[in-house]
Amino acid sequence: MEKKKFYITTPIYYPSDKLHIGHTYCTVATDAMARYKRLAGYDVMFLTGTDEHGQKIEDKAKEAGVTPQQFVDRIVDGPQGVRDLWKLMNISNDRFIRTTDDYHVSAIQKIFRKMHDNGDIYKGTYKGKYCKPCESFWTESQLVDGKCPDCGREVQDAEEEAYFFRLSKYADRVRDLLENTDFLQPRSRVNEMVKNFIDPGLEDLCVSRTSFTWGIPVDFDPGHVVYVWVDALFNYTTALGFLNDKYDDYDHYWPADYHFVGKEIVRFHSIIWPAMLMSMGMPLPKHVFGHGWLLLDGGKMSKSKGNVVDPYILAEKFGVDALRFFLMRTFPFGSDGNFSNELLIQTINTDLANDLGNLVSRTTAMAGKYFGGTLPEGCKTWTAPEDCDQSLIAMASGLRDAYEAQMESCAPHNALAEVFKVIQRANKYIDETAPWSLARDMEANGARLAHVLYNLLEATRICGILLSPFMPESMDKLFAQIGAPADARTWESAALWGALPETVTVTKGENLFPRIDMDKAIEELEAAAESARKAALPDIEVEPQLTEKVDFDTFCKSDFRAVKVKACEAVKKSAKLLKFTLDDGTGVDRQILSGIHAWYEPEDLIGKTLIAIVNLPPRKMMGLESNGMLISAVHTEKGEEALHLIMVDDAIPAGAKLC
Ligand code: ME8
Repeated sequence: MEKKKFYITTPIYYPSDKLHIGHTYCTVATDAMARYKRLAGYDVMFLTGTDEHGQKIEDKAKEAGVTPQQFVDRIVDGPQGVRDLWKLMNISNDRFIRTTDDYHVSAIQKIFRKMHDNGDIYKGTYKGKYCKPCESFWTESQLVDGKCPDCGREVQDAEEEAYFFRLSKYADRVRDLLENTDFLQPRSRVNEMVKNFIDPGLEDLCVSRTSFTWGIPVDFDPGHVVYVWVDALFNYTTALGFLNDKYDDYDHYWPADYHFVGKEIVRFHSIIWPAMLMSMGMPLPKHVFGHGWLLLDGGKMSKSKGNVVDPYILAEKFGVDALRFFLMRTFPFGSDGNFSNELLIQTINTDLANDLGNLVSRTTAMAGKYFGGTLPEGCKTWTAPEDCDQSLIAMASGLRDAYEAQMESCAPHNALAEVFKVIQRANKYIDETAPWSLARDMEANGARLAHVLYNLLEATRICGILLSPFMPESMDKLFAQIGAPADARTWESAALWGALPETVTVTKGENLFPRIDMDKAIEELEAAAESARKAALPDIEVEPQLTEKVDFDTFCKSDFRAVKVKACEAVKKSAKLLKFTLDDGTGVDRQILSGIHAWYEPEDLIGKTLIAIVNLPPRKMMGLESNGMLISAVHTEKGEEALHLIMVDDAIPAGAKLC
């Protein structure tokens, strides 16, 4: 029988900066869904990729002194780039599209031409507001307090000749799609879209730009590049081979079953995207799901706010599976959630180390201790099941259906909650049956003990199968420990109590999820974040030069002299100040105080020839008089202030004037 198809996508990411845990959240959710569908027997296509055009990228490349292509290549394919991150996070995408790929570029040109030829794209003049970071055009009425309604940042006036897409023509059909179908989920997002964008009236959308060049050229009108969102949205079809020869499964997989997207890009996916597909006469995706944001201290993570969390650091510290699990278990998928390291560690300790980890390690340890790792024949059945047996078996046998219902409604957090109810039930079962007491009289209770352990292994096996889309590697280890053969790891067997062979051999292996010492881990994370922050800082930074000119006569009024250090000591009660006694060539000692103790020890300076400005008015510091100032060179190095006293050739006599 032909398998049912399932096509799911993540948004394609802007490679304008390194990705953070918020991006990882979206991709892990899509991956868990794709893995679940594969497990359940579907023919899955899972697409992700990068959205590489637009002014933002062009500007960033200029800043970095490289071409836009070099810039995106580094972030996509370079070390710790987008591809590396997905590999690390064990993302099982079947395809990866880059919008700079040739096949995509030429397909977009054909698509643009087709909408132009059918009259849905026309030339006009664009007058309005543009939000550069969001690459979004807005009309005056859409602004919130004069700022971008998506990100709240300043917008710029923009006016240029441009092509427009007749979005207004599709307003009624899009409204109908939103209001009368389950196209957009969760339902609350429908109200947002209708109230904010459809009710006020859909205006035609500006879909080309002439003020920058980093985009797909409109092939019939040089000078225009295709608006980055038109280019980006069609990736979902070009990556399947739509209007190109690179792939040929468009007919097989399109329309998509799900586009998973963050809430701020729901507008593009639920209004503009269907309207353009209608214009092209193409089938519409079945669903768009708008998930919430991971917040940090109540605000969205973003590089520009400097509050991003690095998934590389977290994965290295806690393990990829624990991180994947945490993201899916903790935050209801349609809502925002506050990320914190404490919450992450607490979740790992409670769910993984305590509940799941203990269940596995206690069960395998007892099977080893009491039966040498292999349960005796006959352990599967028990003629007089006790209440606790029945309750555990009923819960575990019904788990797959409960889990499936939650996954089908895009509620992975609830699906995981169902699994953990069974894990907790199984742990309680250990307390209720007290295997260690049964083991005291093996002759009388050995068969009962074997049955109890078999039930525990079975419940663990079923939970393991359903957790595998979330923690694939760890669940393989779990299956190896409980000795589950391949046919007891399948979706079908997750609804089949008793699929584990009776005489299975259990091996107590490594602790799957070691407990984490919260205080120590937080301290280490903070140190790692700090060193990552420092590593990202420029090596050397110097203050920008002053543009204001100083006239020559004024400059000549500053009297710079060579001075020799006769004595130098730290000023009492001051962490910074050094007191210098200097020979300035006048025959009278000069005293200067300088706040440089962080960089120099007094004894190292004695005898050195330095430069001082000597005609500053006297100044008191810590009760001592300072007559002048020593000249140093300052800059920052990895964010730290650095200072070097200007020391000159000792052959220069004290008092020599600098000019
Ligand atoms: O929007 N929490 O790319 P992008 C949750 N190129 N999700 C977050 C997040 C956070 N803190 N921060 C970002 C784009 N995301 C377009 C997509 S699709 C045709 C083009 C999510 O790199 C965000 O909501 O800015 C979005 O879904 C995804 O990361 C990519 O964001």
